Amino acid sequence: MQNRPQSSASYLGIGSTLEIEPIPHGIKGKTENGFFQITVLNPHILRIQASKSDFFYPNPYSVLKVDTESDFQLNETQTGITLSTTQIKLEVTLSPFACTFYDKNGNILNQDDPLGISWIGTEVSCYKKVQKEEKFIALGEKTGNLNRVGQAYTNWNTDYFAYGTGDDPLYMSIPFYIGIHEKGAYGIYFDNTHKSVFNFGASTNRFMYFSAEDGEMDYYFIHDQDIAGIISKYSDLTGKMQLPPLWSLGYQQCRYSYYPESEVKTLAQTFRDKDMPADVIYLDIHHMEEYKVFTFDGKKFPDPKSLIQFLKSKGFRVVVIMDPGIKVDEKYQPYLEGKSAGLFVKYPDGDEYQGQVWPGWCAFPDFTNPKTRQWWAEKMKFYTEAGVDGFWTDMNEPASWGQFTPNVIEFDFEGEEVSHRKARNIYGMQMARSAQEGSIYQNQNLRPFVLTRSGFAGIQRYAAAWTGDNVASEEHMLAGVRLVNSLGLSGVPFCGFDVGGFAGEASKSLYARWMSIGAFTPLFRAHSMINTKDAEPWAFGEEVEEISRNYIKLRYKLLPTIYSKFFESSQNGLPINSSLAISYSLDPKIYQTAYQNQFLFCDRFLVAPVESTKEITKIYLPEGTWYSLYSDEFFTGENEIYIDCPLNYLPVFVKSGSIFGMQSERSNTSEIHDGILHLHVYCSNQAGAYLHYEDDGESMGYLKEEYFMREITYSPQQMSMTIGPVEGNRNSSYKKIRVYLHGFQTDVVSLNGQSFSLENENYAFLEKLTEFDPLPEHEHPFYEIKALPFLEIDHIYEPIILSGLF
Ligand code: NBV
Repeated sequence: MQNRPQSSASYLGIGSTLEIEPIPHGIKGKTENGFFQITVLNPHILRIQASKSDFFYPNPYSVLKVDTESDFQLNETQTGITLSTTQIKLEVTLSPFACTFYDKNGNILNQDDPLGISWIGTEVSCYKKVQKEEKFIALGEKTGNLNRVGQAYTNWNTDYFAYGTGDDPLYMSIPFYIGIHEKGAYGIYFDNTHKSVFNFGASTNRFMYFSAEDGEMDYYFIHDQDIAGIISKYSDLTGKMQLPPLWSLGYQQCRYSYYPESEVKTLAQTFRDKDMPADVIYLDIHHMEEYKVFTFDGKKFPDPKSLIQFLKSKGFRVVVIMDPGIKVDEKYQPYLEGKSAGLFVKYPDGDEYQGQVWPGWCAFPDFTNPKTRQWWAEKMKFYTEAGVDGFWTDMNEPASWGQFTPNVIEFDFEGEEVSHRKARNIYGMQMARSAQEGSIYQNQNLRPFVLTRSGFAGIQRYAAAWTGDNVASEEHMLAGVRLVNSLGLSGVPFCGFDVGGFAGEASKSLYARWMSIGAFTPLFRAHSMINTKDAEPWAFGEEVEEISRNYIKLRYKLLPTIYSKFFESSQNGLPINSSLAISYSLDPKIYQTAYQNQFLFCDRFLVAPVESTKEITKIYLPEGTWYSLYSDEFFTGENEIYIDCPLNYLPVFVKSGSIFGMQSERSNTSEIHDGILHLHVYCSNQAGAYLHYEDDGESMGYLKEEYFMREITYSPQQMSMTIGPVEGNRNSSYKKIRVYLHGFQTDVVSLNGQSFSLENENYAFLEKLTEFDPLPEHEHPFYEIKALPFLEIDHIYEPIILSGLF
């Protein structure tokens, strides 16, 4: 029989190693069917690359330039070679080439299946053994359960209107997952922008695998002692969220679309008249003339500058939508400019690619070309001159009618020149990057706010994310919580969902419940679809209005803690909404469907999202002790409990040992508070800490130490609190601290070494934080923190105030 070439339709393993040699930061070699390279980035991160050729493409987008480490050991074994850092030992068997990763104590963390790294045609895969009881979490914006075992997912950024709660793929791809088992945990980031698949045991009981349609095997293996460490290391690799402006943490109101300008003004005024705090109003696509980006519709918005000025005077910022499609119109300046400078996506023969979106036939700026990003950034002057503060990049998958972009079109890809197959997944992130660069370029000293629908690993560096066109249903509300938790596990702390549901119409109760959950979500934005009923917080009747107001107000009161947490997150990459899998990863209960939606907000508040139809719910409190936020009722962890959850009570529990700061009510973030920082301390036999952070909320000054930061700690042994030294060059905006002690059974506490008797009636008394009782028909006031005993220390701390500590 005639020799025939290996069919590209069949399996081709990487094969046995033929050559191997040390390189400055690792090893490289040649196998029967490919080439490999292993690099030590630092003791916690190893990079594994394999290719059919001995050239490795750079992958210029997600991974930041990271230092490589020379401090590792290479040893020969009978079957191969080991490469050890202080944290990881990698054993490479040579025949065939395969990797086993151990922790420093010799426990297997992760191991290749014998099918290992391999190809089927251009498709490249890595098959891994599944460890005993192994759980898989993260993978970014993916529906389904917290534990992804038994599921498979595709990464291919997709515009998916009204997606189902189990549908895949959605708008954003983050090929990063975390494996957790008895012996330890690890993270794997697969740096390949092609359409990829992660299969955690769907239709197979042999292995899990990740594969991509094309490109190389290029993954980073990350190990640390706990899940938080792994996420943080992943964020060292792909970058951190920049500290956003404070106003973007306030309540945001959106609709497709608010117009004309009189409606926008009325909307803003209604928020103020109704005493409903809010910071942001969005202008969706109807603000444009014929949906052309960088235009305002002259009839609907005759004077955008004065409108925005008016809104600012009421404490509102404006965020405008930007869609990538540029209308093909020979009289439209942006089209002419982009065309003549060659900034649009093209067919291989140089013809401009056109697809249909809102404005009709459109050309698409090639955001993978640095020149296009710069051009777009310059064009954004149009908005910043009018006073726009934030930018919303929508439809950037990129979306087009027909939902089937031809693969043949070409993108610059930082000079590499690649097809749609390689560029699609990164396109949205590069548009968000351009929007962020534009905002900074136009407003040098102001922090940008960009909200994006599409993205890829590393998107957190450029934008906040929202989970697209959800639906007004109970299950969508809970699915959104899981999406946000999963994004948080995948390095994207600043994210949210359309509160109230984008498509369809929420019932009164659904809207109220969604609002309360939204108050505990990093991005707190309500949004709804064209041709649906009004969906502002007052549009559902008095009861819902009252509940919405209460939770929005609670959000604003908690801003000192939320903002401090955002600062921490910008430093360590950890989420704002943390799935319980971060701190309680080995507790099997937290993965159960009944409890998998629960999360810790700002590390302290265990939020148990529950359908609005439920009056009572089952909650699992993990290890530790917990206090009800509303009543101070005390619960012992590792327990399932039943809790009443009428519409005005979203179950929230405070972790014992927590400390957090609150402030007086504010109608928006630029309104001055009353100067008192309310510090709440929850008794525990464990020490607790709160890193309190303040700055001007909007400038880049914080990068030059123009901030105020102090750590406040609590030590159970001596019943003492310490307000630590100030860091940074700014004064605090608070003049007094009021401390509330929760659950303490003591008469004496000490603060910075000074003892206070709580019996002294000068400063020990009970107080309600809020006076109002919005729903008198309910037994309990909505929001009452029984601080028992309550310590009022204003006057005691006058000397400290004078010495400028706070
Ligand atoms: O710009 C209109 C909408 C927007 O409101 C929504 O948030 C996006 O996800 N946009 C999608 C375009 C089409 C929606 C059917």
